Amino acid sequence: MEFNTKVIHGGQKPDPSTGAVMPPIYQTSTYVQSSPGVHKGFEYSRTGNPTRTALENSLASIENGNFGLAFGSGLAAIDAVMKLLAPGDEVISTNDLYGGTFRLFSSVFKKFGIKFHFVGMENVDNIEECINEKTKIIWVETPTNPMLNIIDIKKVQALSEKYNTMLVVDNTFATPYLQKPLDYGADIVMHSATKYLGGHSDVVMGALVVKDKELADKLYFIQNASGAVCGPMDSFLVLRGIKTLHVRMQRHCENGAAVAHYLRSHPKVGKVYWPGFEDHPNHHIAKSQMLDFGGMVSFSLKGDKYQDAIKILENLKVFTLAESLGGVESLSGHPSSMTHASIPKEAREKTGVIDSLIRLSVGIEAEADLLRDLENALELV
Ligand code: P1T
Repeated sequence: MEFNTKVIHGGQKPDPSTGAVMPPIYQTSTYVQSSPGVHKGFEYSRTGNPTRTALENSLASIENGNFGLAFGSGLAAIDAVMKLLAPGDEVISTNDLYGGTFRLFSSVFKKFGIKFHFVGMENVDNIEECINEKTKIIWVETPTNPMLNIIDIKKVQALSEKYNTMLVVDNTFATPYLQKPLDYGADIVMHSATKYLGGHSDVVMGALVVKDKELADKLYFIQNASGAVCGPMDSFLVLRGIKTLHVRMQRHCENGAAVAHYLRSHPKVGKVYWPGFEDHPNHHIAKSQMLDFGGMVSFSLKGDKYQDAIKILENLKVFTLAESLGGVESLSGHPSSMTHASIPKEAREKTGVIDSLIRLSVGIEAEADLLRDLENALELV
């Protein structure tokens, strides 16, 4: 089955009890048993719910995996992966990543004896320097949030195989429409399904997809034991969102390219970060591991004035100033004070998250309106 068919039909079948084409929202916490332990496959909705199962099957299908798991948020999904570890284990993570992931690693799991190394993975050699016999997970986010760095998944996978570690890829920015890490040998794909998978800024959710049954069983155990699951209504919404993922992503990519090129030609703009530029440091890798370059664009201002960035953000009208990304509507954000404020200033600035950096999640509105909006706001500084 092709991807564009999988998003609609992958892992789906009409509801067995009624024939409903869309899975009903099974708003129930529990299920009847005819005798203790005798039931129709569902016992309790933390353990399993038919609407969530329909979504989990879809997730597995679109990421070319065998098992999908849905959680109450992206961070809950990451939390479940970290619970595979034991005190003394080590994780090597990219140094440019969502601030909340950094916070979970460095403020929660560090306390439980897990050691984290944050390294620039644009150059894969930097990873090998930190690997030792305690390394259990290599954590990759590509493209990275918010600097749009590109990490070579195949090369990192070769390293993880050589040293017998697990490779996890946060595929939130790319989505399986653009990039399928399991095809490159990653062990786990992770998503903030809040973003492009849901696609309409109306739900918070996380997801994991794996190929290996043993690993899936360990994660299902944690999902049930820790209980950070999503509800049936949210499962329905994300399943509905996935059905248009391919169409939305196509337009996100077109508009993202238009915005990136426009900003680059603007005299008040400093640097523009977008993997589609031929002089982006890992453009060739983006070209080989992604179908297109996505809808996320970050840029800084000439002079790097914090006040100028704030003025632009206050005056954009079509781009809504808000946390998050990946919805149909365009959003703008100021990483250093919003999404990445939990990363210490020095570490943040090292990766490029300076005071004038603005991050855009380019939506699927008319291109001309988006460019005019940027033009109007940039005029004010
Ligand atoms: O917000 P939540 O669904 O818990 O997902 C966390 C997360 C994980 N990974 C990446 C790459 C993310 O971008 C996020 C969430 N990011 C934002 C809220 C943001 O505005 O960047």
